[in-house]
Amino acid sequence: MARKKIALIGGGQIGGVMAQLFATRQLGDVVLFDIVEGLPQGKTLDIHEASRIDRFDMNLKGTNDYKDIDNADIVIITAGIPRKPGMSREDLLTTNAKIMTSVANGVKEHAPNSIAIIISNPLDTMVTLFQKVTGFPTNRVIGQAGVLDSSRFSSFIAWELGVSVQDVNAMVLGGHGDSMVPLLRYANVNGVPVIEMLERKYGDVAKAKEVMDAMVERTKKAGGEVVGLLKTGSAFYSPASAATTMAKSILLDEKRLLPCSVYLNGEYGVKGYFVGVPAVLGENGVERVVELTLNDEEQAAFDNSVAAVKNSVANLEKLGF
Ligand code: A3D
Repeated sequence: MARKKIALIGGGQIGGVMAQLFATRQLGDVVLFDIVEGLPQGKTLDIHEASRIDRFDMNLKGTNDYKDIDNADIVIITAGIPRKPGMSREDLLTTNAKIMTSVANGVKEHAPNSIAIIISNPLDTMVTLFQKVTGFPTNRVIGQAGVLDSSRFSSFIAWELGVSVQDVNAMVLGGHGDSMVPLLRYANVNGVPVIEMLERKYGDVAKAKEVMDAMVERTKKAGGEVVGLLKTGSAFYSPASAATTMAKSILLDEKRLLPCSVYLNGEYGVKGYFVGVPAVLGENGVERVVELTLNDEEQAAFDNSVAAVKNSVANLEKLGF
């Protein structure tokens, strides 16, 4: 079987870490593209030179030429500017929409049959724009957000309950903004509901609720927390891990059920927008959207988050994209 070809568009912080993850996990040959000359070439050379130490043997190419992504199986896009302290993801809209348009045209020309995973912010809007420019079928266009937001939520739960994060299952739905919806009711530690564990820990329903609310709030603001600490950019290790996991499910046809920004065609009462929901990822990209029952409070939070996505998409259209 021929090796898979993975094209990473954007060779900055996330792109560089992804190149290393794909190579060390031996998932396929990597092409790292950036407009900055020398940056992707330097990073791929550096990663290559660790191959004897870490014992991986994949081809890695850094490039400034779209021709090198020809016939890629998967394209992952991080091209764009990240947030600085005090910025919202929406503040990136104008700059990143221009960048995403040029990237989408490059991908459309050189990797027309690829499955695309988008990471650039504002996430759900950039996914929308990429799909619009390329005209790719919607099952081949996916946004990374939920895997990372859910992993952040899981970390906070694990720290609070003093359990291994490996046993925590928690999911975040909605748009990738401050109105995202961490679903506490479905969160569990190897099947044991988190809510029940918190109530037992504190012996007090009100105190447990207070702790839960704090974890939900921290999850919503988790990206900003990292930006505030780094000051020069945003999170990059964890988004790289999240996107690599999604790509692996597609490359190896694992059919993992992962929360991602996917096109909704009536599911969850939403039609014509990319929003974060659980989906099955396999060799065809998004193979299935999985619906779950939300209670009134969760549905209201989800609707609020969808409204923020719709607003951002409307802003994009106002800008003429
Ligand atoms: P950064 O390290 O700045 O890398 C971005 C790269 O894009 C730079 O190397 C640029 O040279 C490159 N670039 C700019 N314009 C183009 C172009 N036209 N074509 C190709 N490459 C170009 O940023 P980063 O890697 O830290 O973050 C990348 C994006 O991901 C930003 O928009 C972040 O906001 C976003 N992000 C999303 C998440 C999610 O969970 C959705 C998390 C963290 C960051």
